[in-house]
Amino acid sequence: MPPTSCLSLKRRVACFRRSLARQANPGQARRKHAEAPENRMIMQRSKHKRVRSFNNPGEAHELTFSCFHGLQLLSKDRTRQWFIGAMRRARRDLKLSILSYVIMPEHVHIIVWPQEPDYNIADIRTALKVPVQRKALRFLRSKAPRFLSQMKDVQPSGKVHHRFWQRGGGYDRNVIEPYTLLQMIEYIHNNPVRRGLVEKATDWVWSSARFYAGIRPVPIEMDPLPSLDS
Ligand code: NI
Repeated sequence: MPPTSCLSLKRRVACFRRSLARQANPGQARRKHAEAPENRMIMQRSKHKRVRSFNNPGEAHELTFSCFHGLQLLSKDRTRQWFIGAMRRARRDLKLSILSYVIMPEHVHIIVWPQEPDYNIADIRTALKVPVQRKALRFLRSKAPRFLSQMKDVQPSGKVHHRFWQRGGGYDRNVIEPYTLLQMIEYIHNNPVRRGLVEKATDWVWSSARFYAGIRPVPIEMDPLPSLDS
């Protein structure tokens, strides 16, 4: 097999479907495939800890972060680069695989796959969000202080914060099956198409669509996908 990055996502999905169809019992093919330890990523309900027990383990998470009050704070390349930088540092410092992402004007989706047995998903969220917020607020304070009022969040205590991101953890979905993972990646890539921002997913620079299509350079390279082939 060629390396992941050379193989288009569509082909991987097709490949995966074919391998399912090849199974002796078509009715059970999907289930059997999913049950095979080498073909699945383990999922546990615990958000904090998991135990590695298979050759190809993992609990990937799809995280979604929205900008405060739906503001289009990610519509400038400058801000998008800050998020790319946060992904890079989170990947290195927290030993994450990053499998897919899209930066939309007012939200991001990212699929992370922690490579350490013990991890805290809250730390991952923090590592991705806080540096962007810090840079954005610093930038706005010096360059566009009037804009800051839109990001003002008054807490019940009366304390005033400026927020880049919507408060709270955001959406977090665990990925169980490789097939589901591929579908989620495609879905992520199609965000800008569904929105009408571009015609094809690969026309959007700020997602992993171009990486998987073999287009270079890209803002950030993705890590290898878990093994999908039987
Ligand atoms: Ni979306």
